[in-house]
Amino acid sequence: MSLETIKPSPGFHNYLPKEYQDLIEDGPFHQKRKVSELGSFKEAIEEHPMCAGCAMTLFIRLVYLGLPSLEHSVIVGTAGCGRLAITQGAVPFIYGNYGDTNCVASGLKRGLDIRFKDTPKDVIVMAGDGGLADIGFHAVMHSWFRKEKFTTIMLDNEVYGNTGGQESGMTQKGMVLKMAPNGKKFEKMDMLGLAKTSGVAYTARISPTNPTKVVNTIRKAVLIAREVGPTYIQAYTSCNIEYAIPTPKVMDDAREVEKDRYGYLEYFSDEAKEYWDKSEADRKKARKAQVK
Ligand SMILES: Cc1ncc(C[n+]2csc(CCOP(=O)(O)OP(=O)(O)O)c2C)c(N)n1
Ligand code: SF4
Repeated sequence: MSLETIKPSPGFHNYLPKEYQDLIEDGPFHQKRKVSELGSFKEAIEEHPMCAGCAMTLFIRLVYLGLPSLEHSVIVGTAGCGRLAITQGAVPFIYGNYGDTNCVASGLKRGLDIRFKDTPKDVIVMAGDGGLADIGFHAVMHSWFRKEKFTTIMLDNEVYGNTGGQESGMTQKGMVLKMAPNGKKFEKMDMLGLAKTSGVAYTARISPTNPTKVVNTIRKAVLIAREVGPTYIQAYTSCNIEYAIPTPKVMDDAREVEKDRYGYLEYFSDEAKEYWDKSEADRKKARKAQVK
């Protein structure tokens, strides 16, 4: 979506809901916004029907802030808690059937590249661990094997949250859940390892404890996908309902899990590293030139 697309003709302006007017006048489309500015401008996503205190909603909010080109992005999602929020955002959303997200994103990205040769269009898949590691596993893997140029973001709450607590491939071994009463018998899947061996250009593991880091990581992943190849972000986004985390303790849990087994990890392929180092150096040079 571009600002030009959402701008109403002047005659209609005053009759639009205030929310819409704010998005046009004080939204994130005009300029890059920082984490420190959150709460002082109209965000691409604000209202959603997810549970109070859900860490996934905080992470999703930060994803919108990190997208390098909000007006030229399309998000692909599917069934699961996250889409309840993502569908409310001011960025086009496509609902892939559960399991199909990375097939939909592959076709979409290729089509956009043909249609808009001179404007980079970013496609981002954002879905749960069940949607990506279990039912969508084959589609995710093949999009990586084919080196499709889009970002896959896993909202890893280590459970099927939206359907009431079944174990997923990303649930930890031994975990007892409402609908896994005997405890999970298998290890958590190593999706980061699989991404690396499948030739993914950039992967990151992250928790929502440091908002600026989340924003920068999203931006990096999307820019590398645009130029080099597939990127994958795996984010710990706890489910306070299925894991019975008291709402005020959600961030304490995120910090503890981060320290224990979900610390920040980054991997670049050689090509991605070369591209990223060069583009960082170019940006530095451009900033210096601006100051002079
Ligand atoms: C093909 C198909 N199978 C099953 C479902 C039912 N379903 C909807 S949401 C969901 C679980 C979502 O879990 P996850 O992807 O981990 O996301 P979360 O809700 O935990 O964020 C399931 C199994 C479906 N919609 N489509
Ligand atoms: S069920 Fe869990 S993941 Fe879903 S919105 Fe509620 S707290 Fe978040």
